[in-house]
Amino acid sequence: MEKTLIILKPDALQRGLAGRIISRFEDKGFQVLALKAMHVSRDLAEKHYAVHKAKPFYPRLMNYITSSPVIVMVVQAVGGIAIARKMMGATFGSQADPGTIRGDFGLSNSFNLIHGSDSPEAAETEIALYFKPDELLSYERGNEKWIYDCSGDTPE
Ligand code: D4T
Repeated sequence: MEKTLIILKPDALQRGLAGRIISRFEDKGFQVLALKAMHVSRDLAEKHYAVHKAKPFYPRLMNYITSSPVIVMVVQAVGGIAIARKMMGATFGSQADPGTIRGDFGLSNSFNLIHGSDSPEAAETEIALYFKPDELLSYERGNEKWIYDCSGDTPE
């Protein structure tokens, strides 16, 4: 099982798309382990996007992510990081394929609705930035055995 950090960015909440985006993860079978609404502080945004500090789009990215509340969640699935990235689509709404979240809901190259961790290392770092360890739930789902074939050693 892989955990990944998903952020529904300010435009997702402002445009009333948060519920539909969360539904896509539920529909796919991801398990939600944590979820909260919050305002991203400048300090947290700088930590999260430190790798982009020198990029020309950095100042606008900082303003965007701190401009209005977000919903952050930790979701889990086998191979969940890559699956979530595929569901999100290409970085720019203008280029994302139909059927993806960015492809279906956005046009902008800056306001791209959603963030998802891009590697296990990034997921671990980002989850720790947004959640305390005791905020992550651990619980059994009643329908797990119909989401995965759990008859072997690992869920398939
Ligand atoms: P995130 O990190 O938000 O999930 O997006 P991606 O992984 O798909 O894209 P990224 O890290 O390359 O970019 C981070 C963030 O910066 C914005 N951005 C990016 C932008 O405003 N202009 C640009 O030219 C690029 C490359 C969008 C996402």
